[in-house]
Amino acid sequence: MKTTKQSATELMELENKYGAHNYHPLPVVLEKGEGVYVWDVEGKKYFDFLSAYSAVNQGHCHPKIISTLVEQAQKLTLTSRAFYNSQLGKYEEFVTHYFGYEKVLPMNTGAEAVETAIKLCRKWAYEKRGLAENSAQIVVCENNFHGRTTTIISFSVDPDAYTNYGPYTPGFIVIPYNNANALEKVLNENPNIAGFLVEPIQGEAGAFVPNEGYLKACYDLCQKNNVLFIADEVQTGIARTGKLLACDYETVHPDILILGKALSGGVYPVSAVLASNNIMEVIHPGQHGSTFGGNPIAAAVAISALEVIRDEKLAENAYRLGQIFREAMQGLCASSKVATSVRGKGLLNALIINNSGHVDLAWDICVKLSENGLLAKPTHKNIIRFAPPLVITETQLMECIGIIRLTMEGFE
Ligand code: IF1
Repeated sequence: MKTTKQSATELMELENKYGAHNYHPLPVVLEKGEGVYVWDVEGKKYFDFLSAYSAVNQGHCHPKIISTLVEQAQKLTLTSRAFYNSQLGKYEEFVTHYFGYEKVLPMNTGAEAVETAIKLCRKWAYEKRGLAENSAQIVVCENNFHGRTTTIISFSVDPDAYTNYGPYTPGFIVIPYNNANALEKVLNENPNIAGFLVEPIQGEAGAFVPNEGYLKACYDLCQKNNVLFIADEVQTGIARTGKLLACDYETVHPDILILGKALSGGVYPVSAVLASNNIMEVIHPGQHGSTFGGNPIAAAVAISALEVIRDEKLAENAYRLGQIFREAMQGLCASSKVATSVRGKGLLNALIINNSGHVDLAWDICVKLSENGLLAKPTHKNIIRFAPPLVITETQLMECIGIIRLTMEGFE
């Protein structure tokens, strides 16, 4: 193995040769991150407008979170849950009060938390509502993204996500997103609905924001039918959309809340499932778990990451700067043949590209954006997601809007 500094080309070749090809990254090799900035191995500086898919809301390598990580890592990293540890109880008290729940089940990745929520919902339905065993159905939405496990892709509608991964897990009903009548219909037709799993804003679908009142209408339908409203806020949570949770826009308090990504500020895999005692108490010792779930590093880091969100008022910043960003993009769309519309909330936004003339136009724009010092990634061919760390300042945002405008001019 070489010890001299390797070039970007050499490093990309290593990933291509020795790594599974489950991604198609932009040709940028990153080496350093700080706040809204990242640097590649040649020292080129970029604004990060992806934020690791909303995992670094607090900015890259936030000093407070990093110092907590380092301090705990030098004391105790992992004990398993065979024993108590000095950080977990403090974190469980902190995070349940922070989001207004009685219990938390700590996991590591977002997909693990979604799987945990599915198991919890099913078990609650059998043991508290008396559904016949193995009869529980969970309603999900078209164009959902909840992770990559076999059960989760079993209810995906994206062929890239599910093709040739069968046989699929049964027990899910897919309905159109942003259509409360579709939920009402399926609830009226099926006595075995245990829960409704939904993203408050569909991130992977390109920051698709449902109509005002959609979440509340679905929440009320769930309450009326004694069905659990399960919010996947892995991407929309932790201040990303301009409120602590995207559900806060409609005063909806999910029966089960799923968090991940920025729960650790991007320094460590930390996810969580929050619920009431009445729901969480159906899981008894030995009925669910994880080697790393609730480890002392995750617990300590998550407290710091949430303190940063609160103390630096990052939700408020995201709310205000998101409005400025969307207004600027709307102005760009008004005079562009390429950019057709912008949508989003807070600093989770997406620019819709007219790629009728060239299917990979969004990709080409992102390559040019990277050359101009801004990193963003297309999703679904014609959508560019713009999601900077929430610590971005107005001055930095205006500079980035300038970079986007300049880049788009080159494609008009
Ligand atoms: C990839 C997408 C985003 C998520 C929601 C659960 C999870 C995710 C709402 C699972 C994860 C990540 C996964 C990552 C890319 C990214 C992504 F493009 F895949 F869809 F953000 F939109 N719920 N999203 O967004 O969390 O297990 O990954 O920790 O798989 O390429 P995870």
